[in-house]
Amino acid sequence: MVDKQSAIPIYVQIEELLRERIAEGTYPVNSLIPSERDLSAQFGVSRMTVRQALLNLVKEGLLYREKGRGTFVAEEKMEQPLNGLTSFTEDMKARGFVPGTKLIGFSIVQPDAQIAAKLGLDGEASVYKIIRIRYADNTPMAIERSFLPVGLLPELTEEALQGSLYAYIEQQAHLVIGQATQRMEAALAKLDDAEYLQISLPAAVVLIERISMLDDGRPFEVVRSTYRADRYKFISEIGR
Ligand code: 16G
Repeated sequence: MVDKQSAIPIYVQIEELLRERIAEGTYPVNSLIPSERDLSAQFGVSRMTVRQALLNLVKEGLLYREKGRGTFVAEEKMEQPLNGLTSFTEDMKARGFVPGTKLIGFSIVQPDAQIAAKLGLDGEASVYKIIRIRYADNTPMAIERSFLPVGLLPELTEEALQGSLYAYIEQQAHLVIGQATQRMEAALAKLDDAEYLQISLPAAVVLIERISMLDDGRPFEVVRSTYRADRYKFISEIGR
């Protein structure tokens, strides 16, 4: 229980105790945790102290709040490795989730100068502009805005994009995917993205831009993805 003589601040001790209860399943995923009043009585500390501990756990993404309903245990974040050039579909299946896609944009456009340069295209070439919301077991996880040269995939259809784009590229278009460069940055979700992702503002997101190439070095996609920061953790193996 709480040790009031300890050099560790009491709210930090309470955070630890709550973490243990979540890890042990005393408070299961999506369950309502006891109120501030109950917790302060249980731990014999002030409500202010409990509030501080809860706030920190909400910020960390371990708990979430619903207005007028209380504080709940969040699902564990998705651990996304940054080492392999995998597809969303592969990532979800590897973690035991059913991948889903909602195609909300599919058009052929002239790329702006930046996209054209990243795809190594001249002024004339057109690209597909594709916007997809990606789901894990029906929970929206990310939005992908992709640009792909029409010349490389002349037969790409909306139907193919309901499934895996990478599977289409490899199995239908018989191209070989090589490597990619990714850039990640933190941001606040924009209003339209928050709606697609069913999160309330303000919300943190992770933006990733991926430029991917075929094994012969030709770039085949520029993708700008918006990932929910409350659902994702990014992992990389690093050696020395
Ligand atoms: C990932 C990739 C994206 C790729 C997609 C293909 C990032 C940032 N994005 O989401 O570049 O187009 O997978 O997924 O990792 P699919 O084969 O399931 O359509």
